Amino acid sequence: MSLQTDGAALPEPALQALRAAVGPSHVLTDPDLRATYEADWTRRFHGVAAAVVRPGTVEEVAAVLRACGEVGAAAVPQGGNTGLVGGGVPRAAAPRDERGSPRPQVIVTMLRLRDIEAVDEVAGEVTVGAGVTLSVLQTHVRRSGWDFGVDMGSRDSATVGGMVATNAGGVNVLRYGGMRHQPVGMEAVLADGRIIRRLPGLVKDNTGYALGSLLAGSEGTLAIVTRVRLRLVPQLPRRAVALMAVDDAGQAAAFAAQLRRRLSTITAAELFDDDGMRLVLRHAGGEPPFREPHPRYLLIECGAAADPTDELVEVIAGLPSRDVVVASDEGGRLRLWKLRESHTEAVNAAGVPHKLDVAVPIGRIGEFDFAVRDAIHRADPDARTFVYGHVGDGNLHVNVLGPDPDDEAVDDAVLELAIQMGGAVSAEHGIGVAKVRWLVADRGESDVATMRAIKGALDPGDVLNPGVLFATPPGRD
Ligand code: 2HG
Ligand code: ZN
Repeated sequence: MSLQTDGAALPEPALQALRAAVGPSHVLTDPDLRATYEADWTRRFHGVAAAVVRPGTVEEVAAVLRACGEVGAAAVPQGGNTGLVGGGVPRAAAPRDERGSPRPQVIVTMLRLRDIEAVDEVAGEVTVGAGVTLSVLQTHVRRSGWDFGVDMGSRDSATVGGMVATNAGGVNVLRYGGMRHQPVGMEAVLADGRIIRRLPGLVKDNTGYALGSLLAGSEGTLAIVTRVRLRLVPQLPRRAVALMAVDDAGQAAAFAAQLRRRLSTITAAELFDDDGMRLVLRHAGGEPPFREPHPRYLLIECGAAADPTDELVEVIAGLPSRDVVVASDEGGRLRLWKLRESHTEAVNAAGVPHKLDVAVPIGRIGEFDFAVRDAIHRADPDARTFVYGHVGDGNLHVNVLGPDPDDEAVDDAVLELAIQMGGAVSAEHGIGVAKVRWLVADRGESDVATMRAIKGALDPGDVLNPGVLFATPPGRD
């Protein structure tokens, strides 16, 4: 007997091999049990898996990949399933083998790899399993007086392994860099089941290729990350947040630049617009922070050992904003942060969004913010647009509601504009399946040929996440 999905079947011996690898109770084939793993959070990306497997150790991950490789199945690695570009769920159209037949897709969820070691107090490092969520990591390291340098709204679900694989960004990149900059060691399983491991936690380690760095941002196409040793940062117990009302995104970027230059304690510089804020208030409740609506808002956070409020107030007083509110108490700070962090949820509640996570040269943010609304309107006059993001990093999240999930006209308009203006089609969410068509336009032929050569060398059978990053397997152009 074999389990039939939408044309892609797993032969019984392969199912048996998977059950032998992880234990029968960790191979889910029932459609009801598979369902939450098969669709992404936005509902825009989904596909049918032949099975969901839940390995609990690195050796089990290796056995799963060997079993997939033997029958030509595609392994789709998944962390907290918070990705926004369709890279962590099965492909809607199953990948094809050389004869053109659909290949079975196996979701490999990493949620059981939850080991978390004691903080190395001397080094300021910690080693954790790929399935540990960001909020569990934060709670763990804060108990020792340390903190972790990456933070983001999906902290309760996003996992360390997924964050490394996608090179997650978040709200503190201007202070600590993105996820790529945090690991000091990594363990991962290659497509053929070999394990690569470099976990001694050496801050300086210049012996050969930095394989962990290669895996950061590889979106599950080169290996499955199973364990990571992470650098930690000092805890900043005193915080202050300012919300500035500004004329436009260009002014927000200019203010953010001045604040970054003059405030050594700055940790975040975030942007949103008035339509987005109203949507958030309707969805999550709460009062508008200002009496009057304003075109754009710039949220600034500072963190330090001593209260940074005075320093923040002094510097923002010298900037000609339309209005400003400042909060140092926890309740007030969280209320202001909620206005920014609840955007993703509020937009999702209003429809199936098109999410375009672009990078733009910081000096052109104002120009882009105007031009992108215009371009979207031309592509779809009925679309609703919300632009928010990490203005201090030149990263805007253009969210569009209205067009059908499969209609890519607005996606194309936004991504083309980003490239035209010297930006990138992805700043932090990755390429996934959503932006595959745009990879060459953004990176150019030689870069993409180099990436395909690396993929071909590490995963010649295209076992790992086929269809992500590249439309066709390595060697099949
Ligand atoms: C954020 O910055 C996340 O809030 C999600 O990257 C962005 O909702 C989005 O498009
Ligand atoms: Zn973001």
